[in-house]
Amino acid sequence: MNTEFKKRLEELSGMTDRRLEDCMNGVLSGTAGQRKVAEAMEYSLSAGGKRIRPVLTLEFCRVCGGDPEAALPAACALEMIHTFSLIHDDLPCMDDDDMRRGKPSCHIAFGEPTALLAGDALLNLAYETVCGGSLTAGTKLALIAELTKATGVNGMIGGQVIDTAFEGQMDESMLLDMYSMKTGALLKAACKMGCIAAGAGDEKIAAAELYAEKLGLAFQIIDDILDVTGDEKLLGKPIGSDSGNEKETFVSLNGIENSRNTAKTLTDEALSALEAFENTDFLKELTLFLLKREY
Ligand code: GRG
Repeated sequence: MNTEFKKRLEELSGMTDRRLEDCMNGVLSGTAGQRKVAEAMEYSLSAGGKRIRPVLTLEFCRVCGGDPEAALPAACALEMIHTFSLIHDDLPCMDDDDMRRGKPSCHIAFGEPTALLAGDALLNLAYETVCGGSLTAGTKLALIAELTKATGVNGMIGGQVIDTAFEGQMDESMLLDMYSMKTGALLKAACKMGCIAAGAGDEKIAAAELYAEKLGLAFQIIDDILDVTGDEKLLGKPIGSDSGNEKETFVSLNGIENSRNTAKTLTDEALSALEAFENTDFLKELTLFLLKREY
């Protein structure tokens, strides 16, 4: 990994971690009963995710001429919602996975009722967080609208509904639509929210959207490949959970080699979309890092 890139990645994820900790300090001070849910929230938030969504928000804010600090509440809100989705995704009524981010899943560590509530509370805290900070009320409203759209029935939740309702019945086109919603919507929101926080115009926001559409599909296809070829220790979760559930994935429909080629083509298209911005060395490296990632 290029040293400059690694340094910047650590800087941006460190900024996010510190602000997430501050947000959690406000929640951890409740009574014993409340603390159990707060501890479950913190357990999952601090379990070692890659922080890709907040990093995208902070960096898109910077390439649009904004101060990443101003986008930090939005970046943290995205990570809270992402963590919320992972907690719920692991529940027995969803994918029923026992390990996440290298640790027992939230419901294994805290029990199902607390995990369910920890997810709900993270969604709530996400909205409280995005309402804070120094941006104008109008900008915050635009950020909230973006976050809501990405999370809802036409975004991540809708993607999960299709994933569970049509398991075993999807062709490639339906699968890619589902990926765009389930995985792509939040990544798209991350890029667009960075632009919005910087006060960017429609042209830049559209370019960020195009970048994220391509990145989101490549990201999920790589996720599918890692579910077959990955190292469980690096991934922090068991491999084969999708193929074990007999779910269609891009790999089960197209094979590993074709999947790698498609992820590469999508990555190249994402890189082209970055031409609309200046000073994109870090974003380009990040895009390539996500293609080559092993976790
Ligand atoms: C809770 C809002 C909400 C919705 C519930 C369960 C569910 C509906 C949606 C599931 C969404 C989901 C889990 C999508 C998978 C996206 C994905 C590839 C996750 C892995 O992201 P990484 O690699 O994970 O960024 P880390 O751990 O590094 O953060």
